[in-house]
Amino acid sequence: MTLLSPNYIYIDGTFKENLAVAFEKKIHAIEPLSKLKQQYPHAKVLEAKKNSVLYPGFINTHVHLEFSANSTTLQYGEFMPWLNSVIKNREDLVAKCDNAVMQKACQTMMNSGITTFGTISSFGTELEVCTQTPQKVIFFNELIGSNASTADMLYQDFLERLDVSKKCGEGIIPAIAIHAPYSVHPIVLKRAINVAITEQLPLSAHFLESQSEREWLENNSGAFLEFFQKFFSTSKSVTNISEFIESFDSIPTHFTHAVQATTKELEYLAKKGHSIAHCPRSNRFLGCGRLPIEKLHELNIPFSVATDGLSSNNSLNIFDELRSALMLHHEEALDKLSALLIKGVTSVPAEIFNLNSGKIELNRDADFALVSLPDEPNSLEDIALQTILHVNRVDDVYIGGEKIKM
Ligand code: MCF
Ligand code: FE
Repeated sequence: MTLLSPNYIYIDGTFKENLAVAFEKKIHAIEPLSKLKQQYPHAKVLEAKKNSVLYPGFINTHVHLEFSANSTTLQYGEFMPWLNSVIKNREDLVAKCDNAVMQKACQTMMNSGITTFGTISSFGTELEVCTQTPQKVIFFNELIGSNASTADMLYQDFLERLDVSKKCGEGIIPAIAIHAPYSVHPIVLKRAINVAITEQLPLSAHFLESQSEREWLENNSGAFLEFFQKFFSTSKSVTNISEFIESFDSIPTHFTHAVQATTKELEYLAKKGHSIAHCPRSNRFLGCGRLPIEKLHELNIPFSVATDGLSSNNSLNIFDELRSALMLHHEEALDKLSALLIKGVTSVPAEIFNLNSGKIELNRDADFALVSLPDEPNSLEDIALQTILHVNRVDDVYIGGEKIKM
């Protein structure tokens, strides 16, 4: 048994003082340290630094590890030039992205306290690294292919990758990612969704990320028209927005981005129990706009805060992401926004994916991110904001009760 005693503990959305946590693989007790010492006289006692805050390990629901070799190659600013640059450089980037590059990406996440991440896997090349990292991984095998003549072959390849990821054991949760409405043929889309339903696998999909995506799905026009004519010799989208959303009616899905969704579409997502992965920097860098999180709050749509991959970001540090979110949503009250953002990397993703982490409470996995503030916070209510503003790197990370060497 280990007793960990920080200055503050993040419990149920608030910060508590004068408490410590007793844990092995799971959390056994949360009480004042003196009481825990009596209860567990032989336990190892760890007193954390001054101004320390214990959070549940952070959960990053959406990253693309396979694109971790990108720094300056891809074109940022607008979605379509970005996508064209992905097509042009994908092979080189993926070839450059060896295990060492991906391990470094996992390490960056770990240094910022991320103990669980969801990676969108296009090729399966990051699976080995994911099995080796101490972090827990939701391994989203990506289905892509809008062309009817090749969709079947791509679907078979997807099934094979999914199968491999099912055999990895405990640290890897096999899952399915639908790339996007414009890039997945409705026939294979329905098959993949059925697999997710029957096998109860987590499901996610990029959705209404850019204005161009909307124009294409609604009117077969805009920047996607040229793209599809050039690469796929077609001028017509394989689906439309309502057909796509309705395909997910019977399985709560984690939709990534949804920046361009209308209020009506958001209401529909709410009604069907879906959730959203909010990637503020990715949206900014690809010129996609701002997700109106105030509307999500109103409609009770759960949202996680995620980094996306280095394909559309400049770091995988979750504190960088949270700081950017603070600036992007500039009309929100800072205290409420900070609280919401911290929930978006802890309890909310845990609930969305039914993970036994993301909260410091009895019987939860002992996954922790221990941070320290540079000075004493003015009030308990300020701690979420001050953490987001001042922390770049955690002091310690625990996963399943084990302290991770960093
Ligand atoms: O989330 C960002 C932007 N939206 C869509 N796709 C990707 C993102 N980062 C990487 N991708 C991948 C995606 O998984 O890029 C490819 C897909 O494999 C684009 S389609 C050729
Ligand atoms: Fe993405």
